[in-house]
Amino acid sequence: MQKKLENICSHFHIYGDYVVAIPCGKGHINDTYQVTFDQGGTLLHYTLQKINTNVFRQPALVMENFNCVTSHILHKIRQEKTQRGRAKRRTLRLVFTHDAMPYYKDGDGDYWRCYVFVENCHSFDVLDEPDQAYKAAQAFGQFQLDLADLPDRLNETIPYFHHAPRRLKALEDMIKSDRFDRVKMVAPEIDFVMKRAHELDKLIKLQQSGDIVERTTHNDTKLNNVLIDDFTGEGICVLDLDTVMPGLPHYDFGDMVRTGTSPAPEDETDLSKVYMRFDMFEALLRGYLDKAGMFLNDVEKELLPFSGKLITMVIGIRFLTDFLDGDNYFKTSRVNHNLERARSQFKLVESIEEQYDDMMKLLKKLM
Ligand code: ADP
Ligand code: GN1
Ligand code: MG
Repeated sequence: MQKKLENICSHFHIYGDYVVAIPCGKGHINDTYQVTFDQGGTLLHYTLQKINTNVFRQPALVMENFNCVTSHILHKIRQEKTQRGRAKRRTLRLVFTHDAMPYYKDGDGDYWRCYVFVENCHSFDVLDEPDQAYKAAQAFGQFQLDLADLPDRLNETIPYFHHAPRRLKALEDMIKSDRFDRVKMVAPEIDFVMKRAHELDKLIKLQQSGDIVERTTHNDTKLNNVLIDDFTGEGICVLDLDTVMPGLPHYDFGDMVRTGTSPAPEDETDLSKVYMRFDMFEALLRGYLDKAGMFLNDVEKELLPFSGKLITMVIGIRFLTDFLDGDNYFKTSRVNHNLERARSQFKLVESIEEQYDDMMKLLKKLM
């Protein structure tokens, strides 16, 4: 494998000698490596990633978005004099191939990309304190703010990605086909979803009526997709830009609530450990509104608590659908992994429902 990775790296504009590549992070989609190069005695790191083309069918379009978004943000940072020294850490920086391409297609037809590894920071699967949540939400809010004046509409890398009614339909189709004979294992989960099915089209309808508007959003704001500075605790760099495309800001805030409020990881099996910590929700809301409050209208703001519930439901539906589909979308590392993930999402939905009135009260106070 090292030989292969060294060979892939040789196609990118990296100076120095290849030392080693090690797998990095816990993403469910791409294969990510931290690669070390020796440049005249100094060891430097890069991120090398194989794009999952089962998920991203048109990787060239993904990379067009990637390049457009990172160039736009870099241009902005360069104009903010105070930020100049930190430019390299606030946005991912692509390393191009010798042919000036943003990706390399290897002999097996796999697509690879390379970018500067951001040093002295980490991403977290579970957050410990409200201040981390506040700063991570600020970073995602800043990301949306940075892209609010993007001149062109981005490519839709996965059409209907967060379209909740379509996600429900996909689950219903999977239940009907039951190719892996697993439906009998998930009756309570199906019941849970069907009881809430009537709420799933709420945002889509408001978008159709023009009450809320499409913006450029990240669409995968899982908290481990933002890097937190080891020294200052600030959310410094937003990662995982494959799904940056037209969307609703609620999809981003909702996924922050899903991944940033529970004290347990996404795949926790002891469901008593899965619940929404209100102080974490408050920190996310304050941090996000700090930045996104500059462009959101009142209708959009009022839907933020609901978005936490909706996105947690939708991701739960996607895990459940993938379980019924024989686990072919999300990476899994144990039997029933997707089912366990779905169960913990639904437990979190219940906890959000229980605290919903207080979430709305807090929002009104902050608006
Ligand atoms: P996936 O789509 O599989 O989630 P990501 O792009 O999120 O892939 O990368 C997976 C993980 O790799 C991240 O959660 C993060 O921990 C780490 N990572 C990715 N890029 C960088 C980078 N430039 N600097 C530091 N860590 C990174
Ligand atoms: C995937 O790539 P990663 O692991 O950050 C998925 C998200 C899900 C998330 C659930 C392109 O995110 O939509 O919310 O898993 N990304 C894609 O953990 O499907
Ligand atoms: Mg990721």
